[in-house]
Amino acid sequence: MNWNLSNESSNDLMTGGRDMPWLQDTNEVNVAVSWGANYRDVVILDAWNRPLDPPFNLTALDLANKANREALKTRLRQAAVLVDADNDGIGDDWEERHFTTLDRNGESDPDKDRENNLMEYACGSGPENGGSVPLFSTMMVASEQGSFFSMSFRRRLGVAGGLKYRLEWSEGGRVWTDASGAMTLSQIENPYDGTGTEVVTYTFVNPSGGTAVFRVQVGF
Ligand SMILES: [Ca+2]
Ligand SMILES: [Ca+2]
Ligand SMILES: [Ca+2]
Repeated sequence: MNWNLSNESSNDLMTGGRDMPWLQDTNEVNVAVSWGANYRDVVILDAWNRPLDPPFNLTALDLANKANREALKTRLRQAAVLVDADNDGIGDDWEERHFTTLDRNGESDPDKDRENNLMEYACGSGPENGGSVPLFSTMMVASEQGSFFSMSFRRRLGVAGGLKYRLEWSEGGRVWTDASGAMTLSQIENPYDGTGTEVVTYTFVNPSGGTAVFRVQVGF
C-alpha cells in the first residue's frame, strides 16, 4: 500500500514522544473510501494491511462500557497472534508473502545462498533472493573506558512463535560460552520497513583483551 509514513518526534504531533509511526492516508489510495469506513470506526489490519472484518465502531460500542473495552482488547490480541498452521515455526504470513505457499519448511534453501528459510525469516533477509542474506555488522568503538566490540543484527519483533537468539563467544573458536551475561543490549531500533524485524546492537568488553569470536544461534 502507498502509505505516507512518518515518525515525527515533535510533541505538537499526536505521535510525539511515541515510537509508533503515524499512518497518513493519501488522495491516491484513499483507504477511508476503499474500506467503506464510517465515522469512529476502528479498523484492525492483518500483517498485509488488509482490514479484518467487521470494523469496531466506537459510537455503537462505547468504550465507557467495560464489556466493549474487553471485546476490543480481545480482537486486538487475536489479530496479533502469530498464525502457523503448518507448524514449521515460521509465520504463515511470511511464507505466503515470499513463496505464496506453505509447502516450504525452515530447513530448505530455495535461493541457494546457504542460509535456510528459518535463518532468513529470523534475520529479515529475502528467502527468494540469493543476494539477500542475514547481515551482522561489527565494529570496535573507542571510549574513555577503553575500546569495546559492537555487533548489530536483525531479529524478529515480538515473541515470533518462541524463536530464540542465543549469543555465544569464544576465544579460539573451539569452546563456546553463552554470551548473554557478557554482552549488553545497548540499542533496539525498529526501522518500520515491513520486514517485521528490529535491529539490535550488543556491546562486549573482552575480559582477557585477546581475540574473541562471536556467533548467534537461532532456534526454538
Ligand atoms: Ca508456518
Ligand atoms: Ca536461502
Ligand atoms: Ca536469501
